[in-house]
Amino acid sequence: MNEAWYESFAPPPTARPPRAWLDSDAPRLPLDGHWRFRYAERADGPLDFTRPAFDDAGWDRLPVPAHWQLHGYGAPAYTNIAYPFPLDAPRVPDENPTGDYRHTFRLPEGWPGGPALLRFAGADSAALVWLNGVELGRAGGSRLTTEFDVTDALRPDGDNLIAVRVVQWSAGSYVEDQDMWWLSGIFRGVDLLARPEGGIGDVEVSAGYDHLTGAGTLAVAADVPARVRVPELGVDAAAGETLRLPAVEPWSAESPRLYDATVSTGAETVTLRIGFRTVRIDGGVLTVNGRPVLFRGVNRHEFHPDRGRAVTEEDMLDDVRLMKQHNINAVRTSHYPPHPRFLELCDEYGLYVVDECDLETHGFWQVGWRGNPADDPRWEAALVDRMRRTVERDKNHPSVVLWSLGNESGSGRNLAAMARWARHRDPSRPLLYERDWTCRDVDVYSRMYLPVAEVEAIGRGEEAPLPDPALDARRRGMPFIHVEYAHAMGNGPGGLAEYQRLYETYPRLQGGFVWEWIDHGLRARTPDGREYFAYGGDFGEVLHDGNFVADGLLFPDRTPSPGLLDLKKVFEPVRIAPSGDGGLTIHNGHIHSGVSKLDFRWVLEDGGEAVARGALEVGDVPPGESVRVDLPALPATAGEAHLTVRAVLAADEPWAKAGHEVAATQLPVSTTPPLAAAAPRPAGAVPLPATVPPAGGATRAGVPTATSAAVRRDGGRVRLGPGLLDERTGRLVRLGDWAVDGPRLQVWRAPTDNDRAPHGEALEPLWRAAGLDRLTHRLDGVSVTGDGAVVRVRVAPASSDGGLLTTYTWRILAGDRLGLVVEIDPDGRLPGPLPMLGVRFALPGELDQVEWFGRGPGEAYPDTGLATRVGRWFRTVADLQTPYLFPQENGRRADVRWATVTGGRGGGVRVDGRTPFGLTVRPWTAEALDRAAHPTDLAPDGRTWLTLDAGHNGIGSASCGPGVLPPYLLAPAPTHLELTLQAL
Ligand code: IPT
Repeated sequence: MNEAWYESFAPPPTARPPRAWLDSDAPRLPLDGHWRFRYAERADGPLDFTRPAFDDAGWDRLPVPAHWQLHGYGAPAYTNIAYPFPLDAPRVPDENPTGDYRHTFRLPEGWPGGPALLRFAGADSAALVWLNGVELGRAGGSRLTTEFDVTDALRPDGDNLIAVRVVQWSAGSYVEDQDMWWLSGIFRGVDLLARPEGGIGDVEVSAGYDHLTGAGTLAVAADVPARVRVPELGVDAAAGETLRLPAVEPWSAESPRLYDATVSTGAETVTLRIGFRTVRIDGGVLTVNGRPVLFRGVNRHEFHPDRGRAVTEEDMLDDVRLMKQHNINAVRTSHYPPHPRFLELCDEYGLYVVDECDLETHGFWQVGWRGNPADDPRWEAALVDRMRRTVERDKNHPSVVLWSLGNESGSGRNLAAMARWARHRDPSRPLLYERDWTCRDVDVYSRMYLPVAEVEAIGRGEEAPLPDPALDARRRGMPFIHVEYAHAMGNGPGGLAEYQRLYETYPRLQGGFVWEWIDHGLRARTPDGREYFAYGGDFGEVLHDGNFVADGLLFPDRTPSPGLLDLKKVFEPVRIAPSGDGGLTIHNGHIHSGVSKLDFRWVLEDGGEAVARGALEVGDVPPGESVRVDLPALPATAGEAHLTVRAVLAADEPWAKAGHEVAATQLPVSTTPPLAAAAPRPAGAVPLPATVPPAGGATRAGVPTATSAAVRRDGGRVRLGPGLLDERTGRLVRLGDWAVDGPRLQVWRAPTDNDRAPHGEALEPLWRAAGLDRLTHRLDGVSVTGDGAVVRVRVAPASSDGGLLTTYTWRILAGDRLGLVVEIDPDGRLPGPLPMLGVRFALPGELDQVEWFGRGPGEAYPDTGLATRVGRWFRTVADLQTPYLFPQENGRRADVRWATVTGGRGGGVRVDGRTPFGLTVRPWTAEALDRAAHPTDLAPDGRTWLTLDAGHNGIGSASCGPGVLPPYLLAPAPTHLELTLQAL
């Protein structure tokens, strides 16, 4: 065997023992900047570059921190589970992209002599480091800190030369198979740290809170004699003492109270921010400060579309603020410890953290888990070392409430060893690891992507038993955390509300973490310079998992997706609902705080226009309790009216301005008292009448139907009042002055990621096999009636005897309007569910603006759009499109009462529904959307495609997990759509 330095099972042998990431007054010299850089395809190039005298004048420059693949060297590659190299640990391929780095620095004026450390916060995947030609050793564990003692190698005067060789593939790559881009290099900062004699090596803070007495317990231990001071609490004590503080304010995600503290020796002062909080599992329930906690969480990878995992402080702050703004209270650091600054921000802004070790061996699943590092004794030391470095670095953060051993690494004895180590080192935090369902090594039962019914069974304590009765009994006594659920890939996820209802119902269910926070799309450009976000395969990878890397609640540029808006609604910590007796119930779902930071405001809208507004006196509501308040006195309304009650921040918070909406509910008020909530109802679920109402009489707006003279056959065309029907196609070719083409039955939708379902039950192949993407239309006849026409069309795919009989019944109405009744009847066998059922019209492309009265402003499908409200909305056609990284069905507006599509020079088309309809307006067809691989493949085709639907199939979350729940399935059944069309 000819193993290289990076092909070792052992942890980095010369690294210093891990310790907390401390904020110290000892001098620190950040070495970040533009380093000299040389790229190679192999790792066995000469090492002469490590000598200070080496001439690197011909080398390039690369920023540190950064990934070299994002600066033109090699290429990013994406695989989810598969290893992009043969499984033969600890060996890696000869083709091993390698970066050699050189950086010269001088010690600043006043730098003290004496001990010093060189610290790498993250280098992917293994580095060999020299200072002034002296080999310091190997750094490994890409997302873990490595420190080297450089006391002897450092030159007090003159130039110091750091030389580093970083390899893309190392033994460590076998335990770093996280679902993300393979990106290499020194991607977190490098620092030189002066370590004064008599300074503080490590500090460990234990700060508990007794919720019964309000007292705090504080023990700050240091590795040297030191003084601990917490001025606000009058603490001035020796390190190592345990202090009981009669009254402290506790830390929680809701009220992240921190106390500034110092730990000092004569030589060094370390600054800490202490949060008092106690995490405990009590009677099978996970508590923070004595109260059951509910995680409204997300899984967060570190990501930026230009920087990859080399995120800046501003990127981290953006994440934290956006999370807080969207009612998220918890983060799982999937699947590695984040940059340490992120945890400081979580302490400060208030987010519970499940801190996960840098461990994943998922690709061993593909070989039946043979050789899984989680169970191979040769890996034990390395895995325990990873856990140790996670816990030691992050142990002082109040935000960290659970440790996770890692992700998707099967089961095995090394996980047990990691758990033993962590439990012994830090008994104050429970342990979690999802993949070993026996839970033998952990304290919390966690699973991923379970169907609603299974989560409910766990909530009731009725899950299927484990074969081992002792383990089963132990697990049955554990709290449950849904550590990944609701896969936010593309359009969706659907069905968020169903999970949340369970989490809020069963004490054992303590919430979960949506997968995942942000799409990992890398910013790229087409040859002609148009920007898009690249995913797997876009860099020529032989093996890749396509757009499965784009499954976040944020688009790569951190624009919230419709899914994040839905999640915010579902995560509302305050619920406003009709009380059943004409008033409102305000429920405070906070665990530790009241609602005094919120103002309650209402607005009354009549036909979508605000007609009255005011404030609602709610008073404070203790955590977990509800109050009833009277509705405000409302003025009379003429049309369809809605009352919207919003809870907004009364004053600025560090993460949002006063007026930021935290929760809201909309109630219809012109309909039937007592009030029924409108907002939580999934959009699109409005029942449509099963039969056609009798013709004639009054239309919805009360306009009597016109009589007939306006129906005329004329050379292959039928004049229908304002419309002109082509007898050859059965479609309208003019409406008023507008050239139109439609209606045409629309059943196909560009499959969503959830329809395609790479890790779930896929509908797309069934739909394609049934030919729903290639339906043919056959006109069966046009008959002219006294005041209109009836058009019959059979719509069916080749090589099938199933189809849809479609009848379009036209009537001329007063006021130059046309009534259209569409009846769709399944004829023979059709697959169920169908993608959608509706009709579409081509309109002139100059009609590029849409106004509607219905749900908005965002898109909504039967099981999404929870954040939408009924109102009058306006968008350009361009702005109606949601730019999912992989083009797919998007942009539908639900429960639309009427809509206009108009153009810049005035005029357009108006559609009214007898009952609410779904509205989609695009500058391209569903078929073009289906063909595109990136949004840049789509170009407006010169027409505006108006689709009016009677229903869509739900969205679900089958891209990784369960599909659409039964109430949201679109079964093939007689369907009816009744519209009025008018040229403006
Ligand atoms: C699960 C992984 O834990 C996570 O890293 C990510 O890959 C997610 O799914 C899907 O995006 S594993 C899944 C294949 C069950």
